Amino acid sequence: MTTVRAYIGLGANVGDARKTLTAAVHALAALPGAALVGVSRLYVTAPVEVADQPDFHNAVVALDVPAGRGGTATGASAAGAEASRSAPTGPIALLLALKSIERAFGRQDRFRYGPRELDLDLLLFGEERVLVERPEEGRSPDPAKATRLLEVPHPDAGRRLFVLAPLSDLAPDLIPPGWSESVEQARARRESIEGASAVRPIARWDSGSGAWV
Ligand code: PH2
Ligand code: MG
Ligand code: MG
Repeated sequence: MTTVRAYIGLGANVGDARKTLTAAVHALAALPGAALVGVSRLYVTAPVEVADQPDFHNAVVALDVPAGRGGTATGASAAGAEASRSAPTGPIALLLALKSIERAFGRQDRFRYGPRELDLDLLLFGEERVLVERPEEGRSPDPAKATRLLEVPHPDAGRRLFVLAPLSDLAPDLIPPGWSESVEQARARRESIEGASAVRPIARWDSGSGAWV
């Protein structure tokens, strides 16, 4: 099966964020057909967009996932064309899986950019650029967000140090599709704007124990 390397941003600032993010890494690793490739350091980060809320814990995970139709070498069969109307694959399937994990971890719906039990954002899906209407199940009930498109690479990834710092732990030299600089270059640029104290690494992932230590 053809696989694609996806990068997923994790964030939380309600409840025991470190415990939640640790369990979320295991939930991602357990997705059908997925293989956990890397886990960044764990960061405590100052809230952005809405400043009046608790600090976040943030991390990034690299996950190899099934490429989906269009990403396979064989192309679509008649059966594949039939399935494409019912079962999403590729980035849409991953998006729906992320939403389902968020719900399983008790994600409550609040205002945009507000506090959350668990946020899982699809940052990168291999070399693919995606701009599609979110499927119904992948939308927020909040009307202010409900019509948003799914855009990959994540449109805010390049201007958020809380994403760039952990992503740079895993893929410093990567130049995401549509970017004009590497992840590490973007991280250094944002660090000079936001200040080094905006993101603070507090632990490294230990694959033996399956936890940040
Ligand atoms: N997520 C937000 C809004 N602001 N700030 C930090 N530090 N970390 C986040 O994950 C975050 C945020 C909305 O997704
Ligand atoms: Mg987010
Ligand atoms: Mg999100």
